[in-house]
Formats: sequence, C-alpha cells, structure tokens
Amino acid sequence: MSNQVEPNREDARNSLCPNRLRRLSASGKVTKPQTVQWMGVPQAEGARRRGGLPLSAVWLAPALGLALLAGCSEEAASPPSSSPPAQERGKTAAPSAAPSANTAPHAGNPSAFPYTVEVAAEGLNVPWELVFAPDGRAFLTERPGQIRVMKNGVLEAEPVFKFTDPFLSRGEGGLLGLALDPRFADNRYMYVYHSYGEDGQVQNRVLRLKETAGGIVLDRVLIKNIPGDTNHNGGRIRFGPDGMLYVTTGERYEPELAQDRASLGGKLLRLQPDGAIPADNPFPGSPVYSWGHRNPQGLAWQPGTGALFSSEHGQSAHDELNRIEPGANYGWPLIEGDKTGEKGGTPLRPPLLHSGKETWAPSGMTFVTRGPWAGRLVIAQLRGQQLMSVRLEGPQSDRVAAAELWLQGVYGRLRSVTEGPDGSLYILTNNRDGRGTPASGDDKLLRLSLRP
Ligand SMILES: [Ca+2]
Repeated sequence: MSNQVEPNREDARNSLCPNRLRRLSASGKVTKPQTVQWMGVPQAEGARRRGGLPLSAVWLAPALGLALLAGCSEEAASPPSSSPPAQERGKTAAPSAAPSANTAPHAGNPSAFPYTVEVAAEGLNVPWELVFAPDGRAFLTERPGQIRVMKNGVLEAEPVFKFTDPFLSRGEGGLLGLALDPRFADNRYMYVYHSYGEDGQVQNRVLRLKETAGGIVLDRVLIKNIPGDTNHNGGRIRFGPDGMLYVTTGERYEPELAQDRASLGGKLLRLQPDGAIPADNPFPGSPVYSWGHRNPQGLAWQPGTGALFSSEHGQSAHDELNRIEPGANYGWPLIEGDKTGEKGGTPLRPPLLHSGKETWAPSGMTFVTRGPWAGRLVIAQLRGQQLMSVRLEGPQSDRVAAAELWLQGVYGRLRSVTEGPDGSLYILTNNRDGRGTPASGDDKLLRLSLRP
C-alpha cells in the first residue's frame, strides 16, 4: 500500500456528518498499517508559490458546498467563504470572549511583517510537528508514520524512525505530536502521539522513545486507549514549564465524551514524563487537566507568566483560543461561541477569542520570544490558510488586544509553527492531508527568518 495521501472523499463526508461517521466506523474495520516509503525530495526553493485563489476572490465564490463544509467539520478544504468582513464580525460578539470591533482578526500590514519567507524543504507528506533539540537538530513528524530529522538547516531524506503495526494512519489520525524531553541532551527521550488499531477500534496513545547509538527505540507506552477515529484525534503534546507532559485529545465525534471526566477524549491531559499521574493534578488519580474540549490541537505557555493557552476546532465554525486553568470545563458541547452556561454550579469557560461564523481550523501555535513579535502568540490555521498573531493584555493575559492575519492563502493549509533557536519561525504546510489542494512541492517546511 502506498503512503501517498489522496484526497479522501470518504473523510470529507464523514466530517460533514457525525452520525454518519459513527455508522461507518461501527463496523470496527481497521485498515492495515501503511507500508511507509520515502516520497519526498527536500530542496530549497526561493520563490513563493500558491495557485490558490486570493481570499478576495473566494469571498465571491458560490459557497453552498463550502457552507456545508463549515457545518460540522474542522479542517475543511477551503478558505473562509461567505463570512462577513472581519470588521463586521465583532458586531455580534459579546464583550467578554468574542472579538470586539477592535480585536476582530484583521489582515496585517505586509510592510510590518518582520520575516522573509523561504522554503526550507518540500515534498513532505502531511508533516504535523517540528521541534528543535538542544544540539540544533530538528525532529519532524509525518502523519503517515515517520520521524525525520533536519541538521544544519537541511532535512535528511531518510527518516530516522518508521512506525509499524499497530500504528494506523487514517483520516486525521496517524503520527501527530512530538515532544523532546526537557532533559533530552542527557536522556535522549522523545515522546510521540499516534493512532493505532486494537481489537477493531481506533485509539490514540503516547509513547516514549529513546534515541540510542543504534537508532530510535521504543521505551514505554505512557498512556493508551485515548479515543480515536477518522476525525477529532487531538494530538498535540508539549512539555510545560513545570516539566510535565501535556496532551490534547479529541472527542472522536462523540461530544458526550468531552463532558465525561472519566473519558480521555475531549480533554487536556497532564502526565509525568514516565506516564505517572502527577499528585497535583486537579482531579486526584486522573490525568485530566481540563475538559469540555472538542478537538484541541495547539498548546503554548506564555513566557514569564507560565499561563497555558490552547487552540481548538469548534463546530459550525466557532474555533477557539482558550486560556487554560486546571480543572476548568471549556464547555463543549454545552456552549460555543458567545454562549454562557454552567455545569454543577460551576461556570463553563468561554474562549478568549473565537472565529464566529468563520472556520480557522487552528492547530499548532507558539509564543514568539525573539524579534519585533516577541510576546505575541502565533497560531497556524488549516482551513483559514493563514498565520494569526495575537497580542494579549491584562494582568492575567486574558484579553486579546489585537489579532492579525498573515500569509493569507499564500501557502495553503498551515499545520504548525515553531520558533527556532535563532528566532526564525518554522511553518509546516498540510495541503496533502486530504482536505487541501496540493501545489508543486507540497507539503513544505517554510522558514521565516527575521529581517536584519
Ligand atoms: Ca469551548
């Protein structure tokens, strides 16, 4: 079986209709693990591409199909369609959580963009995460099941690790997040989140791997039986400043899982590096750190304050940026957008910012620490096909001062953004993930270098 990722119409239909998805997956059929073979030829490419329509043209496009896609999918194929201009979106927004007229995301001024963009590698196959090691190398995951490494700015052609049975790559599932141990230089531990098949079910798990002289080997399974399916697998993992491993999980289109604290689905989890449950987790004996999530895919801690933020795919648009508090309930599926509510006498947490009627499909994100954007939170967006920068304000960093949109439609779907040791931003495109329109050279690793 080839690992070529074709646009998957079955997935597209599934993403439109949760009930249909459940029926389809009720058969419990699990596809065989894919045979992984190297597809890409990383080469530098100086010029920008992108055959996609400019957003201004997309606004005008007949949008019935796009509107349907926006109905209940989160990584739909096309940029926002029939939404009103950004300046108008805030008019329906509540003052607390939604973008006000001043904070509604708007296009940034290109002359103020402090980076120059180059293609650092191309021919990638649905790259999902990129992280830097203390020795300057960068490790990169590709969703069909391989880990690759970049040395001295050049991505090596041969993967350093390939996943096999019971690994599973289907729909949005596969090899997703990767994190390096805070003490990687000493212990060579790395952690991955991936989908797998077991007893006819799709699940997700977190593994600890170890880099040895003979290659990367499995050390242990940290947590398993995280609900999975074709859609809504979550998948971001990152170490917090407290040395704990945080994991985002999706509700696999079973919204009730998000409100079931006994389920691992629709949660942010917090684990010790060996998989043990930290004694100071909000619910004793549980890995659950926060709940009421739909399909969160971004994690970032604000330097200085240590505050945790997460991006989340909403339904019917209403994608979210949340400020995460331990034990808090973020509302899915009880509330979305500007709605408020409570559960058991405790208020549900509204997002800091949501996308209203648009779909961003936000995924990886990070705080910038170098250059003119230091202090900003940057968020890669799939369906939005743009990079959003957010400036936070307030003593608790719980207000959005401004949100600006960059690279709109230029490179297609953006899966993740990572800051490199020199202050460059590294962005992974995802036009081969079954929901995009691949252009020549896709998928790509973009390097955004600070202008001198
Ligand atoms: Ca929410």
